[in-house]
Amino acid sequence: RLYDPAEDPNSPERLQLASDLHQAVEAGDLVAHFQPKVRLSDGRIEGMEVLMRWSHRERGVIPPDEFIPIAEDCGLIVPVTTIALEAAMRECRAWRDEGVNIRFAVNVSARSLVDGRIIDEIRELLQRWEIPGSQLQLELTESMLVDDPEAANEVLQPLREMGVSFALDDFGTGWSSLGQLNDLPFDELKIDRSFVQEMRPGSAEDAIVRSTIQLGRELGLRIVAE
Ligand code: G
Ligand code: MN
Repeated sequence: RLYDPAEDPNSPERLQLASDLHQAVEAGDLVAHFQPKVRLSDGRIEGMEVLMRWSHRERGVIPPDEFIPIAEDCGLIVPVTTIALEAAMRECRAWRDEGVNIRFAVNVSARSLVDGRIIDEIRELLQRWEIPGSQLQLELTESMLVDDPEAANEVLQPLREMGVSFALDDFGTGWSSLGQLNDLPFDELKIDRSFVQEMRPGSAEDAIVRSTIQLGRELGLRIVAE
């Protein structure tokens, strides 16, 4: 097989970003933004999702869809997850001190999960910040759970015993079998925004969203529209 630059995902630009990302992690250039999850019935804020942004010194703000895949490829996803978890804990602590006990959700990539250290890390963080596990939620994507549901469960189970809960993120874009929804300990299902954005009355997306809501309800899950 001959080398074809068109098939090489490592453009010089991407390699430069990977190298910059190492420094950004050290320098604290990754910043957490918080996106509220609003209950539609009364507008109440039920929780916050931590979304990382990279404030690049020359290129400005880089969105997560651009740098998270790089972080996953070059072994930086574990420290990135740590930054997100710490931001969640710090913010959660500040709100608790004001008497507001809402849940904070952190996106966790497959690599962070299978890494295994995340169990002790979360236990230690919850203790240090004196936050009950029930105020931490992890958002996981379908694809990672399909790859190896048993390995995933080995990590999810001890976390669940700490009170941590799990959301199935980007639902509808992966290849998960519906049976898995039952086997894994989710209590929230997040309908991917590609469906939500296009759900005009009568569209296929509208039908998909409706039936997903119904499915989720019957499984006793909370449904979130991304
Ligand atoms: O904020 P925005 O909607 O652009 O975020 C897009 C996606 O980026 C999120 O749904 C999530 O999948 C991913 N993302 C954002 N922050 C993190 C993070 O800290 N860790 C991981 N693994 N993914 C993140
Ligand atoms: Mn998410």
